[in-house]
Amino acid sequence: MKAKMNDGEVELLLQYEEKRQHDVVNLIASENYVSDDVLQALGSSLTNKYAEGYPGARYYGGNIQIDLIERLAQKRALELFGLSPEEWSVNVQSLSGSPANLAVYTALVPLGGKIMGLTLDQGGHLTHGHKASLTGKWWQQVPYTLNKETEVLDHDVVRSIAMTEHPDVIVTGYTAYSRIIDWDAFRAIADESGALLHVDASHIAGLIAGGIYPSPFPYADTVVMTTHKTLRGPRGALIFSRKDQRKFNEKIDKAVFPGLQGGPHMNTIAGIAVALHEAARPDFQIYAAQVVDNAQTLAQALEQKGWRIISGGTDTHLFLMDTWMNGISGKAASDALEQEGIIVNKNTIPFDTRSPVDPSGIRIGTAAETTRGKNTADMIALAERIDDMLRKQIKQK
Ligand code: DSN
Repeated sequence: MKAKMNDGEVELLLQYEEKRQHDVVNLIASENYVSDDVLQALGSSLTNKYAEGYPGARYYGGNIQIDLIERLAQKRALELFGLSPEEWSVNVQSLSGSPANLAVYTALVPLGGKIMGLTLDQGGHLTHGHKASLTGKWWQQVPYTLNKETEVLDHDVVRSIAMTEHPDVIVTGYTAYSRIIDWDAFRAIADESGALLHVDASHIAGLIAGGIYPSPFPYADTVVMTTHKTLRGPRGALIFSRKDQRKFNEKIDKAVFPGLQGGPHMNTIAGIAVALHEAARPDFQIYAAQVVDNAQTLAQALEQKGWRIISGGTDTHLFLMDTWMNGISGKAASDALEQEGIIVNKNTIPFDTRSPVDPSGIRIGTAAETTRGKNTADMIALAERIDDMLRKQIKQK
């Protein structure tokens, strides 16, 4: 934070938070540190502007720059993922991942229809049809789970459920799943069962952009991604849809505005445009590869110290660690690590027998620390620290 604020109370809280972010080791898998350029766009005068509508069709005057910025964000989003504007459309106005998923269902799934999603406790998301979310109240979730032995997706099971239930949409792409998803297998199941294939690429967006994780675009009908996780932009979301006679793009645009939202947050959209530009640079590919290398190194080092890693490893920026097996719950582990300045989140593990408020594991991610320049040697040292702290906590019990 540079300029002095007149509001000293808020300024102090911002300073404390800035210091906290600086001082901790941040292993929250869904967080990252944006560039100064992204921060500048977020803190710009664009926050003053109302721009209900879309480029060229606004409900307010004074949107010349705003239209250019929104179009630029759209162009950069399509280019980053190698998509042609003739075949794909992108909506950049959604406020975050949950409203983005809600917009897709609102546009494409009849009320009361079936959303087939991985359950929350197995690594899915609330908005994949969980009953606590509107996506599980306005629509009916058809749940699927992982294979209990391998803790990875079992396409035979997914196929069998899809063929019995015939959901309107199958959702793949998760919040706590560390393995490569076989997009092709999901496409085949969707085709066979007559469902749309919706990919929630929120966590892996930056890995796809960086070329270290397979792209879902050749297979999906719609792809949603948040912009603030591995993609390293501001808090927002992109909704991509295939442009064809089904007119998904028009339906999704209408679902976002005026269906679910009013004026777009144009300062955020400018920040997203900046982040997309940054992600298109060659150094972002190096970053994405380092994120995965760091996650694999950290997971392996913890495993060697006797901690069980769910599914035996990771192909991404994140992994789940079973702490309960060594006698410490996910909450106790997360609290103990926080006291020593290491921030993780408690997380259920597949087929968890404990509650989500005090589950059996923790989720660990390396996107944020990799942005801060950490490498595999740092990960090995970090595994030592994590192991020491957790074992000390177990002994004290
Ligand atoms: N809260 C996000 C995460 O941490 O994965 C998902 O919404």
